[in-house]
Amino acid sequence: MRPYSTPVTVPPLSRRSLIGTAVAGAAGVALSPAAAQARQVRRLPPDATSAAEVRAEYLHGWHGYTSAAWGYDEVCPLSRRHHDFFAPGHSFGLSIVEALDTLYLMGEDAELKRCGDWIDRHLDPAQDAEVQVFEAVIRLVGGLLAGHAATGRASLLARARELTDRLLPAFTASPTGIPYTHVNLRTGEVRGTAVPLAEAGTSVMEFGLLSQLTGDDRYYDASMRAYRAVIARRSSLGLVGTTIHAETGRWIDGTSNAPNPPVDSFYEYLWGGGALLGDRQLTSWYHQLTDAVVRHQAMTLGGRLWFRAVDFRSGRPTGGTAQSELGSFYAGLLAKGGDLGRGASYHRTWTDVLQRYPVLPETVDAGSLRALDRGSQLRPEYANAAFDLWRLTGDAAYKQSAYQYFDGMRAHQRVSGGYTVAGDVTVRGMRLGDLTPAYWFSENLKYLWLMFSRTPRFDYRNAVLSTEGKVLSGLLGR
Ligand code: DMJ
Repeated sequence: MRPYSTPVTVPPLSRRSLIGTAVAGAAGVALSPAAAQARQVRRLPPDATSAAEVRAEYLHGWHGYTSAAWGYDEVCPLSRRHHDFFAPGHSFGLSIVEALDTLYLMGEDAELKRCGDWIDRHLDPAQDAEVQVFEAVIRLVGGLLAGHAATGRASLLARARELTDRLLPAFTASPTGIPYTHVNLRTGEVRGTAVPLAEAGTSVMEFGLLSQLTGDDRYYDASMRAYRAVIARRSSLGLVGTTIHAETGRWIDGTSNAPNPPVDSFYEYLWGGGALLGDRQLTSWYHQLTDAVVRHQAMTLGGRLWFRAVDFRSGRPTGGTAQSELGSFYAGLLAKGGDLGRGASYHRTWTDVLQRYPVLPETVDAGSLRALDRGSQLRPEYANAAFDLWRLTGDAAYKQSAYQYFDGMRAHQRVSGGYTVAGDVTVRGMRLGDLTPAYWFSENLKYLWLMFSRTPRFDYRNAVLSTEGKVLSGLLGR
């Protein structure tokens, strides 16, 4: 048993945050500058206090899942029902798989063992279910690989391999190598030829690691073939589009929309794959494509750095100023890729948005910061970027911004059954939804825990995390 291990308890609701009462003035409208200024986060507590708060909230959410939906993919914390993430009637215990390495990092060894035992007994990678390949890779394969690193259980690696073997037809049946979006795990039947770039290029970290661990290159080769097929079709400006046809390789949507979805992690895995696997080709592609994105898409609006969508052939703006919260991860990626100045600047942009809302809305207008999609899916990307920037610089300002993010989430999205999504973050009371997305167990609080706990179980200098926050290398102490 490790020193961090304690039984799972349901902590009482900690005191309400001082910033927690602010909401946007009118529906969908950002707070006025004065009101925004008034919405200052309280002083950052000592690290040990912050770490204890973060851990308590994680365990509150975890208890919500285990008490109402154990063995199912996701918990609905208000109704205390469950949700099948991949296919109706099929469960993969997704939240269990997502939680593995976070439980390890938090010293929850008894819970980690319970999860490993559940996976050994119940996780069936051969279900007659059609799954989205991208999600299965980053959540299940990545989760099992991180769980294998956290526990040393050979069975988790074997499960990751069996699952990947069943996902592989999506890549190998494609004439271009660009994976079909969906595959039936039992029959191998594939479907889905319109492939968003994130789905074409977010597998090399998991598949590359699996190849290294098993000595079987088929996984890494499949990922690289997909990347090559897309990058060979870049324009003379060095840009790529948004959606590509798996069978013909024709661009279906030629808008370069980086770093917004659905292209976001296409770029993230070029850098991450390079770092994890020591693959220079991936790192070189990262720099080539990122240089083009910065050259043709970076813009300053309202004194803030944003990235506009452009036609990938002409570089002409396609119009619109909607920006997705999911893009906020890009601050950390830019910094990791060597552009610390732009990374810090882009994080300031999103910090400005966070000052205007209790929690970040899904989509904002870059000019006015008005919420366009007023919901919140309990997203982790802002905390991910704060963590990356803090790791690179050691600057306490990133702890402050991460804590503010945490404080807002705790004040507004905590319910007795855990944490939940919100339908509208701009109205008082926030109109809550009823779901704890499984990634919440992998990402949001892991980044905060790592910033505040200084756990000896994590290699702060060298660890490499996936887009789903899985620690694919750099777990220590087992
Ligand atoms: C997570 O599943 C991953 O971070 C993915 O890359 C996109 N975003 C979701 C959570 O918002």
